[in-house]
Amino acid sequence: PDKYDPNLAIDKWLRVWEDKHLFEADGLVDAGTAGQDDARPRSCVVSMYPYPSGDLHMGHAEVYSISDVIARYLRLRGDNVLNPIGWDSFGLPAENAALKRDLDPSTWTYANIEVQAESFRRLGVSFDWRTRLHTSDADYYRWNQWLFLRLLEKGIAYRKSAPVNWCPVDKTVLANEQVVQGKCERCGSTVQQRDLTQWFFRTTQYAQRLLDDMAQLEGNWPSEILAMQRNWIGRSTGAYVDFAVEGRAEPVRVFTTRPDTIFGATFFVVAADAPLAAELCAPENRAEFEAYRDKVRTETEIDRLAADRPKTGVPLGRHALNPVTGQQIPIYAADYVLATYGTGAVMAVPAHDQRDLDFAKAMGLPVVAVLDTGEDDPATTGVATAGDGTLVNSGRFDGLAKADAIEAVTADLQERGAGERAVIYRLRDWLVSRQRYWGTPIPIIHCPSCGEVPVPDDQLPVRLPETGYELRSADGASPLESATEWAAVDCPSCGGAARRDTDTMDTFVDSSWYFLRYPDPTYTGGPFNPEGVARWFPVAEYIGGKEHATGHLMYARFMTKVLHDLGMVGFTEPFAKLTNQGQVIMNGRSMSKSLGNLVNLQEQLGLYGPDAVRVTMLFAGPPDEDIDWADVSPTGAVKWLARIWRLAGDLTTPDATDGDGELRQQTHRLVDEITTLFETRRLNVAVARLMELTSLLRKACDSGAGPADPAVHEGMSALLRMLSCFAPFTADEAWSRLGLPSSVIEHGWPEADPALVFQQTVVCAVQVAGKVRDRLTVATDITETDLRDLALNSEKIVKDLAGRAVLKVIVRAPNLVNIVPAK
Ligand code: ANZ
Ligand code: ZN
Repeated sequence: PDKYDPNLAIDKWLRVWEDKHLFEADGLVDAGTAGQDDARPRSCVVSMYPYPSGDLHMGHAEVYSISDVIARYLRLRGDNVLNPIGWDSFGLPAENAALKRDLDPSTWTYANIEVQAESFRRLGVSFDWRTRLHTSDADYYRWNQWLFLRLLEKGIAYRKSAPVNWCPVDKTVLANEQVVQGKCERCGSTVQQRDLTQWFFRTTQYAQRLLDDMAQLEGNWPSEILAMQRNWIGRSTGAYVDFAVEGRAEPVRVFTTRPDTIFGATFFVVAADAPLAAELCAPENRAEFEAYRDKVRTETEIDRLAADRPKTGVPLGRHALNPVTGQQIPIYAADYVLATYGTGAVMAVPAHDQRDLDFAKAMGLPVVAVLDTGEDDPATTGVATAGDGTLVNSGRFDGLAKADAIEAVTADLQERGAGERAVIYRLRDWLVSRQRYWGTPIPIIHCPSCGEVPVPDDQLPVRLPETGYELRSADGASPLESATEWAAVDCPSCGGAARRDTDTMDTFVDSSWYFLRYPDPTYTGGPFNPEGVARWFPVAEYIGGKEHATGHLMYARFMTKVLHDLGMVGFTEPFAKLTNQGQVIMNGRSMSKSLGNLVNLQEQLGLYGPDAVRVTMLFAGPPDEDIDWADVSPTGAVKWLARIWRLAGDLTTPDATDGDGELRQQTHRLVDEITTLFETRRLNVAVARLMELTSLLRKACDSGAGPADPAVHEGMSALLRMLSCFAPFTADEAWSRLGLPSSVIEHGWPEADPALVFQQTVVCAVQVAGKVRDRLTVATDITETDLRDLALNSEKIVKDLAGRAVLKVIVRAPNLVNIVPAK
């Protein structure tokens, strides 16, 4: 019976916590006075919300254990903590699962949410459940639609025909982030390019601010994530240069980072899939061009950009005029130039750009070096020179250093109206249309006479049809195309017959602002309650995986800036601090059904209990590192928790002494260190120190101060309060074994007494006539006089002297006192 059961007390403690409302933030929703007089600092700790793909898995347990430890810590430290939860419940997997099981996506989704919610509870995650939201609820997604319309009014949402990534299996458009090495992130099939009319959000308009505002995040976000975002935004400075083209009124513009090399531009390349290429193509070259273009359209961007790929292309049968040399240079269409970057056309300088050089070699085009870098001639080596040097073969610019030449040539072009300084970004506008059912319907009506008409605000939400649609329609048409009754509406503007837009929004739209709705998830006056947002945001700490670096985290930063510009939020960055968690892997590989290395969370919980699973996740390494479950086992954690539980049972009523001084010091030093470890989120080391404290207390109980010593009780109280972050059930169970009033969570974080932490002591030997007769624990900075008095008054020394006179006392503070008595 006196055996620790890792699953015994779960229901009991869940009930206690819930009855006491321990995890509810004060003044969450009430826009009146509630929480206003709460003097505690407010902290909003948010973990990226889950996708309800089934029950919770090991990865979920990892991320929510980390965020829960942080939330519990801040709460114990005295913050008014909001630890919210919601579900990212729209998305493709629900549709695929529904097709497979012949259900509708909603049934599957909401059933999974219920299962996950109960698993979160039983994992002991301290969510404030009043925040609960689901993005697939109409009263959530109506605000996606409302925001879409505000973005449309601001010119941030717009529609255009564009080549898009197309997954032939999932039959949908994919964002660039969803294409991994040319393959669909979800199903792995090779992605194709297609032209479709799509809705976009103008993220490019915010490119510079997304870069500049990183100054606010420096030091609080992992530098790796900031670097990934900086690369993704990809700022380039240089110039636009206009090239006249024979037989065309308008010049053709290129973007170059190297205007200094313009005298070496010996040919001209247009992206084969850019409309410009088709337009420039001479009639006699058309057949060859079109065949080439059609092939290029099946290639992925990654392949096209690969440096080591043989260069291909076709001549367009036209020439451009180099504005500085006056030479006619041939125009080619090729795949290594991208239609969607810069202007989709380049001036090719083979001597100083490797891809241009490879192309020149393949096509037999001239190579003219215009920058002397001291390296061998690229025409013979086949290696383009990209270093610094001085200009040659460049007319009156000869002799200028590279940097000066960039300035001088740009100024010259600008003066002659043939170019201008330019800054461009690699970032693209955000393609938000999806040809899917399970998402937010785009709130637009297409009218044959009025064009694109926004659905009036008072007609929102545009609800998804629950019946009368086909999930998988022929050849990629949006499933909502098949909902003919739903799609047929009257034009809000002219009243004539019109059709709804049948695309839905990328679910990254949902997740770009969901956290703002947490304080008041049923708010009807707008997407979020402005008072709640002012009270709880920006998010103090956001926890989630690195895989969201250039997706979700970028979109949320973008949307926050848009909301700021709309006057809806008072800040420009949503997440003050970001903590990444690693993945849970098995034998060095990510877990998956197909690899057969899935570890089942419920099974682990059944065997070891939630506390041991949480402790194991946090003890395995720093939060941001991957955990290989093959290398760890919760049995160690179970043993540790059982030791704590037994120790609590072994303590007896505290006696009336001051308690063991040395034990008190050791305890307070550990509390101090563990507090720092929590502050710096070195949670695995914090667990190690708690284990150390456990051993210390066990020893003191068994062979030192004893089970009634107040210092042992003090140490135990500190241990359990700190432990409650990692192992909340065991902490409360042990706390009640000590006979203390529940819940341990209500007793705050232990305070380390600086006097005990910093007081350094040594053991001083006291000799009488050269023989050690006593050992005293004294402060290292004790004065000679104090030490002398202490030694002479020691009980043992007085007894040893037995009334003899003291002739001499030699004091070597703080280590030694030698007393010389009379014979
Ligand atoms: C002439 C030149 C000479 C260039 C030279 C480079 C070196 P980043 O730094 O990535 O911005 N470029 C421009 N648009 C392109 C497109 N749509 N697809 C592929 N390449 C494109 O690169 C800018 C350079 O990449 C531009 O400067 C252009 O080549 C090429 F010695 O112009 B450069
Ligand atoms: Zn109309």
